[in-house]
This record gives sequence, C-alpha cells and structure tokens, in this order.
Amino acid sequence: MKIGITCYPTYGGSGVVATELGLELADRGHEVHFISYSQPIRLPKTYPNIHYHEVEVSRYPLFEYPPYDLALATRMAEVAEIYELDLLHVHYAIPHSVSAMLARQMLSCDHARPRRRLPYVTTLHGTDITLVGSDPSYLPITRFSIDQSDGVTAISDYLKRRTLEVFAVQTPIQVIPNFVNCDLYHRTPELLEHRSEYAGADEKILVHLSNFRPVKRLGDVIEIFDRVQQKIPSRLLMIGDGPERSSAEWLAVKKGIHKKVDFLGKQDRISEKLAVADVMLLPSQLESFGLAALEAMACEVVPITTNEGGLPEVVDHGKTGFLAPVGDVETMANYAIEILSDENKLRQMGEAARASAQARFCASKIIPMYERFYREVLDRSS
Ligand code: GMT
Repeated sequence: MKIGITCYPTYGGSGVVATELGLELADRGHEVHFISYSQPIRLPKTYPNIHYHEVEVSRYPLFEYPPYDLALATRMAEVAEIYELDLLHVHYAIPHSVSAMLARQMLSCDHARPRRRLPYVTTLHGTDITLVGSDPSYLPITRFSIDQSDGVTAISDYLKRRTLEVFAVQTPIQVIPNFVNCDLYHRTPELLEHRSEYAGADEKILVHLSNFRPVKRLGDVIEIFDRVQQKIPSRLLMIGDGPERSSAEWLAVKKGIHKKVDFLGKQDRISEKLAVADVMLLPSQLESFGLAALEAMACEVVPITTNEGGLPEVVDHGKTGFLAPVGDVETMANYAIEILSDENKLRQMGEAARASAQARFCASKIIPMYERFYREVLDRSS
C-alpha cells in the first residue's frame, strides 16, 4: 500500500506512535509518505520506503494566524496525486482530520486529474479529545471531521469511551492500542553496563520520560523521588524537556536533592536510556494510554503510574507495575520503596512487565491490525 501519514512532528506521544508506525509499515514493504511541517523527531533522515514531504506555510502580513491546516490540505492532495497514495492516515484529530477531509474533497472534484476518492483514517490519541477537542471553539469541527473519516481508531478503550461520551460521533471507532518494538526496547547485559554512567553500584535508578507538560505532574515526580532517596540510595533520570522543566529543577534544588537528579533533556535512542533503570515514575493527571510506561515495561522497568485514563489497560496493578490515585505521592513512593528494597521481586515484576508488553503490545501484533484496518477502509471506499 502507499500510505500518507500526518502527525505533530516534534512534540508528544502521538508523533512518536505515528513515526514508529510508519517505520514498521515501511519495513513490511509499504511505501510511506510523511506529510508535516518538519521532519518527525524519531524519523531517520533516510530510510527505505520512507519519504518526507515538508509543508510550507507562507507568511503574509494579514495572516496573524498562518493557515497551516490549508497548506497541509493542499500538500496532502498534491502528494496523494503525484505519488498515487491509497490512503491518508492522520494522527491527532485537530487539525489533521480537517485537512485530510479537505484533501479528499479536492481530489474528488471535477478539476482533479484524475478524479478519485482518497480515503482517510483518523487516529485519536488523547488531548485531541480530552482537552483541546472538547473546547467549544473546536468541538463541532472536530466531531464533524471525525465523523467524515473513512475509518477511526482510538489508542485505548478509555479513549473510545470518552470520544463517544464527549462527541457522540456516529462513525464506529476501532481500538488499536499503542505498540512497542520489543526487539529494540529490550534490556541486555551490554546496555546494563551503562548503569555506571548514571549511578553508583549500590544505587537504584528511577526514570521519568515525557514532554514535561503540566499534565505529567513533574512536581509529583520530584516529591516521590525525594521520599524514595531518603530510604534507598538512588538516582533519578529525567528524560525530555518542556514547560515544567525549570520548576522541577528548582524543586529538586529546594529539596537539596538536585545532585541526585539528572535532567538529560531530549534524547535519541530512548530504549538504551530506559534499559538502565529499575523503576519508571509516571504520575500523570491523565494518560489516554501512557506510551512511556509501555516502553519502560518492554525494558523490564517497573512502572509506577496513576490509575487514570487508559493506564489501567497497560499496567496490571501489583503484577506488572503499580497504580495509585493522582497526587498520592506517599502511596507511589511507598510502592517504589517496597519494590526497590527487594531485588528478587524487582526482577520478577520487571520480567512480568516485559512479558505483558510482549504478549499484548508488541509491534508484531499491532501493526497487522492497522494493515487489516486499512484494507477494510480501502474495500469500503472502492
Ligand atoms: O501527552 C502527550 O505526551 C502528548 C499526547 C499526544 O497526543 O501527542 O499523548 C497522547 O498520546 C500518546 C500516544 O498515543 C499517549 O501515550 C498519551 O497517553 C496521550 N496523552 C494524554 O492522553 C495526556
């Protein structure tokens, strides 16, 4: 198949999922065309079967708000025509599904050469529904463009339920969960040798990975770590960057633990960084899925998360990690102290986490679901 993929390239989990999906599809022989305003962060510069098309948004004094969604629609239609795409797959509804809808319409009208139907699939990721999408200024257009999609997927049962509650959309929603490349996200003895770059031999390693937005509750990460390091010699690795970074840094300074907290910034090769850790802290206000927790699990890192949104679909409390109410830093710290105090239990739970990630969320299981879904959409559209 020839598939056009659009996502937010630089920020957030939806772009990561879209990029990993494109790479997996390309590995399976599909021709994948990324259409976006910049190169997605996890996309290599060159890769067999992958093409990248940049969307130019021209500036003009009248345009206080340059119309990216229109430029994107134009580029989508152009790329679809020139490279004979079979379908578009957009990640994050706003504004991508609106642009895809326009591109489909442009290609179906009289002056398109030749007139054709270009189906589009919309994948809902989270804040496109839970925050931004339910803002009154976006809700009607988001609902419309979701309903107009030739196929809609959501990354968790929770997100499907929320979408039906908030938007009452008519189009059926298929849940296709997020996935992880289990061959890449793996703990190996060679990777474990790198532990010494981050911690002493007697120290445990906790990790947090996110885009450091308020929803991630970085203050809670520091509070939890502060309690843990009082009982267990340990270090905290903070991977990522974003608006909450400096307040988290200051909180670590205020608590006098900043020398034990490493802010690594945005990182490539996340799998290698995760594989050295023992526990992941993800005390988010809300996650529709929690891709970071899944990536940690694949590396045998025990996730400690909140019990909100789709996280209970990923983490099995007491078996593959721990869940606690939002803001309950005491309980999350106690879970961390409990598991980090017993090396056997820590290893057992890490292995159970990996087994669960492998059995339920490996790319080899999930990518065929997308391929089947595309075929169904194409059959319906022909
Ligand atoms: O919160 C983020 O990291 C960004 C956001 C996005 O849409 O880019 O992430 C959402 O999609 C991720 C990938 O599907 C999910 O793993 C996250 O749980 C989800 N974030 C929220 O629901 C807050």
